[in-house]
Amino acid sequence: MVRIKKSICILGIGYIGLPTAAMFASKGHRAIGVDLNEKIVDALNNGKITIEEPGLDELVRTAIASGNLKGSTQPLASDAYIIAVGTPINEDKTADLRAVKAAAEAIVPYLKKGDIVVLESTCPPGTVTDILVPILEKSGLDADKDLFVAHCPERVLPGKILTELVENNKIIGGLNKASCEAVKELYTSFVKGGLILTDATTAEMCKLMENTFRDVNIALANELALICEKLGINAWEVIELSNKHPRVNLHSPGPGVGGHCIAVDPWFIVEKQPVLSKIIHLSRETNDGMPAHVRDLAVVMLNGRFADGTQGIPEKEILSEPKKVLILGITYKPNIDDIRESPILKLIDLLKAEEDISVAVYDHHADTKYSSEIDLYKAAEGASLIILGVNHSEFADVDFTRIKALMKEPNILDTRNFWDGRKLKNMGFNYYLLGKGSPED
Ligand code: SAJ
Repeated sequence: MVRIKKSICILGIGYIGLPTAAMFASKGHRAIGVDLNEKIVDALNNGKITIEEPGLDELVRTAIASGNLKGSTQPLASDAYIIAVGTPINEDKTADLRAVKAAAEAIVPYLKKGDIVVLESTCPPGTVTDILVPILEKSGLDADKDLFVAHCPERVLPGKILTELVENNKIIGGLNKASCEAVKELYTSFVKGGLILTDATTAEMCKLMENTFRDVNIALANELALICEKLGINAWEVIELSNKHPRVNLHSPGPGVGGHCIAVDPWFIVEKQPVLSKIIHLSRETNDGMPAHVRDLAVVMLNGRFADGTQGIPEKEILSEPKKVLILGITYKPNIDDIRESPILKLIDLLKAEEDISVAVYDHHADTKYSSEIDLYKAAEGASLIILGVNHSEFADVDFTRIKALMKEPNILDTRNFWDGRKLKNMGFNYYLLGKGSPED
């Protein structure tokens, strides 16, 4: 079947909008990537990207070269509009929908009968029906009869976006059956996964619950880590062995949850039903409390404890002399450059707030405005503690013999169960693993 090529206007060319636009362009559609940020638009028109994502630079370069993808600071009249702008969180943990509203307002002058409007941005339940539709209807059109409107939540994993855009199932939450069918036809251009039809509000809730499922499970793992530290048990071993049960899938503890999705989306449910969202709320608080726990572990280590088999953290430790801490990895997860909501940024602030602790940061993926050091070994000079914040693959090759000679005190705090603790202990490091009660063996 020959599919009719469409003109598609994608509003917001960030982590989701840009790959989506490039993907449509690669299938022969005419895609316009719209962003208010001129720098991003200029870069795009020069075939360049401003984010790190495997394969994206080549896809974008090819799409620009083909003439099917263009950047613009203004929407253009199109057959379909896809809103993929950010939905940050306000101070009071409610969704900041200003960008969604502005994008919807921006397309109103261009809307005509038969156009498709898709919201990909993650939103609280009810956003399409209560906020998007009334804005679109300022065009004089009836969203239900004249337009095809749907919420199609993005569900791709940063680091694997191009594969997951194609292979993941996609939920299409239409205003009505006709909207579902029209939007399904659009995404059939490149989605090989299932295209599952439902209503807009159910689709909104599905997206939020997927990330909430992760958040609650990570909170459970973090709680287990804290319990194991007190009981002298290795949480990582508990997880590995428990997961051999066919119906158990314990997640991993860590220094907290970052990224713009899992650390944010559960709040959009809490916003709607604060009294009923008990587990969801508590999980957010548990995960948000992890940077402070890592700070506490760091202070204890800097005071020379754990080296002698001491378990647990005393109420308050005060440093006897000024010490330098080096943090390796500050992005929210490994091998990407995204620092949004990274718990390591919070950890840095907490450590800096401690008297007599100086903090050095090394991350070859992150922007230099966050990573103060450009050479890992130089950064380790005079350090009394190295904290592994994020397990970028390159950190597997650290030359610990060299590091040990450079450090003032050989303390290592691994928040990811990434390094070989036994080997490091044999080398003379005082190695501590988050979630492992006994520092021995
Ligand atoms: N994390 C843990 N323990 C774990 C798993 C993750 O501490 O066991 C932490 C990571 O270190 C990271 C954070 O959680 O800081 C989130 O990382 P992630 O890789 O689990 O997820 P994201 O935020 O990169 O992407 C998620 C994905 N959602 C699900 O897997 C349900 C992705 O599919 C979504 O598209 C994306 O959110 C989004 O945009 O909403």
